[in-house]
Amino acid sequence: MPALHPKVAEAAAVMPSPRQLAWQELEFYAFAHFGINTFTDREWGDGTESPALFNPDQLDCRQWAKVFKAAGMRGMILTAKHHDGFCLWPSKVTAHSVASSPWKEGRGDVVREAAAACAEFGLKFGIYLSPWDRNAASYGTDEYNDFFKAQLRELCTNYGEIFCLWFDGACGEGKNGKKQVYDLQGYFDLIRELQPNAMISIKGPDVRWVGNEAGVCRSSEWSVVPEGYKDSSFWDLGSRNALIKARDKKLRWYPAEVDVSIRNGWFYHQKEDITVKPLSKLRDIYYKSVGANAALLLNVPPTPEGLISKKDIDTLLSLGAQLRIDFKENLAEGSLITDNCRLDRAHAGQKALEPGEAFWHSGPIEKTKPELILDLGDDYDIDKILLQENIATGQQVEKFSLWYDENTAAEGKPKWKLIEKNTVIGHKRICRFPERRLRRLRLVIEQARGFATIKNFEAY
Ligand code: FUL
Repeated sequence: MPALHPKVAEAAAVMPSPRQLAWQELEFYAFAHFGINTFTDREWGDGTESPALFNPDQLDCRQWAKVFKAAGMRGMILTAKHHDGFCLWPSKVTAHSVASSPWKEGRGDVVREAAAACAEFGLKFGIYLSPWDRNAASYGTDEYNDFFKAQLRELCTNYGEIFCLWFDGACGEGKNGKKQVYDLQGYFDLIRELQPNAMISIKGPDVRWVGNEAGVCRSSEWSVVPEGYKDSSFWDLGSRNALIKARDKKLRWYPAEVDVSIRNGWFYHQKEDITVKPLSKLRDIYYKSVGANAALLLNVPPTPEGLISKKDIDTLLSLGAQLRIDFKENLAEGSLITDNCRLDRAHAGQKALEPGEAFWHSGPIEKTKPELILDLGDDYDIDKILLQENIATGQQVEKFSLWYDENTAAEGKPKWKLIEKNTVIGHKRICRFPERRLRRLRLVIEQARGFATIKNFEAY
């Protein structure tokens, strides 16, 4: 084997931080766009909206959390403040908030109710806080950074554990005609101090935007990417070629998140009830994001009453039920895996079937391509294979192929037929194919960054 290109070797050594590793387990969580726009029927407010409009008279965050949980989601990110500057919590640094609204006579706090509902239903709670604020008088000046940090401090200290602070890139001009210069590093430092486990997403260093809001991934979503790429480009970010071309650019662990709305807009508009995505579409988005090494942030906007609407509930409940059926029975459980690597028995092929931290490690790749052969012990109808690398030791697999044995008998010469050739496995790759009766599967690591690991090999 020729020595690895130094840039590829460098990529092989990039690891996720503990907070990134914990976040990978969430995979699928909700976005709740809710605020003054819910009442003005707009997508973006200009900051002149009267707080008097805000009155979600049936607000029930427990209902949101219950539906999200049933849909298979593991968290919720609430828009505590959108570009219009209206705060869903009684911020001490502005009057432009729920405290000035008729809702609960100004004594309500949506952030508190949402955080409590998440805790009750076992969901992680996250916050979207728009740096762009079209209401704040100081926007466009240095003082705005202090104002924004004061808001961050309130949110990061008064509402328990926050798993994510989500910042988009929106930036506008203040009333003084000046574009705001954000003290991003100052924001990040404050978050690290107050919520050290929280991810800082999109404009931050922990999670990258997939580059569109249509629920579409690249065919290869790499977790290790060079700094300074353009996020809206659909370019290949982390293949061997891309890494080598990146030359002296620093590499970092920066996994992708797909943000998409269940409806046309981000906020609730009754006229968009007909745009609620059907189960088939949502399921497809799930497989193409969660099943392609990205996280899925699905927006479900509450109505002016403060409830998730019936149509959204119906489709989310069917999605949850469908996913439970899809992954009900892992047929690989209790099976046998053999590998062709002789180096390290503590990381033998069988470890890919063990629950917990165990994983298969190929050892240094020499001439032979590492492979795993899974024998289910009997033949079954299968249409999905789920693979996971042990990303705690980084991302190594660059190309793999998956085969099944046409011979389903216990004995006899194998007749390997190709199911799929692909690139990224990363945290999770779900290969879907027309259902087949099969007994043996073979995973070949066609190319990797020096070695390969597999933590999970599942069959459905
Ligand atoms: C964007 C915002 O401008 C949209 O309104 C929405 O909140 C989306 C998730 O982020 O940058």
